[in-house]
Amino acid sequence: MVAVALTIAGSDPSGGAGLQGDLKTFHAHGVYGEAVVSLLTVQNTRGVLRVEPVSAEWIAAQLEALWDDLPPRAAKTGALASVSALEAVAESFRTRRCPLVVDPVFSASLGHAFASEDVVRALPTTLLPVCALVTPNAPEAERLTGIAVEDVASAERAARALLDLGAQAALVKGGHLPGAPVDVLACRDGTRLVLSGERVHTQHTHGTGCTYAAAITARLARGADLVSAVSGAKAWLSRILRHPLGLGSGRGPLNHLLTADD
Ligand code: PXL
Repeated sequence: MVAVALTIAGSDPSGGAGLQGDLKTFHAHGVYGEAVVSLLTVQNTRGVLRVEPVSAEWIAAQLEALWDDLPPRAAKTGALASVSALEAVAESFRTRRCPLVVDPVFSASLGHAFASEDVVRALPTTLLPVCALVTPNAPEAERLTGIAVEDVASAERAARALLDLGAQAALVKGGHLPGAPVDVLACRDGTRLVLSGERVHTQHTHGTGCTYAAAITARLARGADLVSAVSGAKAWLSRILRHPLGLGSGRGPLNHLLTADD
């Protein structure tokens, strides 16, 4: 049977980030995608103009409708705008065996905040204990742990702190740091992996974080183990960053049309 993956994310009408970018990523991996909408945005490649949260009750009801009909084999979260939304998702996953990848998106790539400070503070007590993997970039890892992430050593300290906060595994991404994008993966079983990548110089980076987490989720849905899901996702991400579509006058999308054939 075809693998099924679910995203719980905000809508980006420009199609590069959020649930639209996630669904395209699932499709590029040959995975059937489902999407629970957590918030609406008005945006294009130049910026986010408006955000309208979807209520926790609506998020919970959307999830409930899927579990006994088309249950996903892996899932991910993107932007969530309230503590009650975090609680609704955590509650829905607590008793399920479905691996959950938590991408702690607190703001859009172009700067608009999706989550207030109380949401940042609630993430460790709600979603981290139910997740298989959390995927912060350096600023997000710093907000969650208080550890300034500046290099591989501090990224590894932050990843270990996220395990202490309840995550089964943490991927601290170095794309926001100068130099080559080096990511650090730490797992509860003691696995430590430093994934080095190549810096792609492009303005078409809209949705990079969402797409990375979605590619990991798609690979988990196909049955990959965590380490190969993360390393395969990173390789595909570099490839689709290297061949942009050239769309939009601002920070354009990645090339989700390039299928992940590995
Ligand atoms: O990439 C973070 C992100 C997540 N979710 C939505 C977004 C963005 C970035 O713009 O628009 C809806």
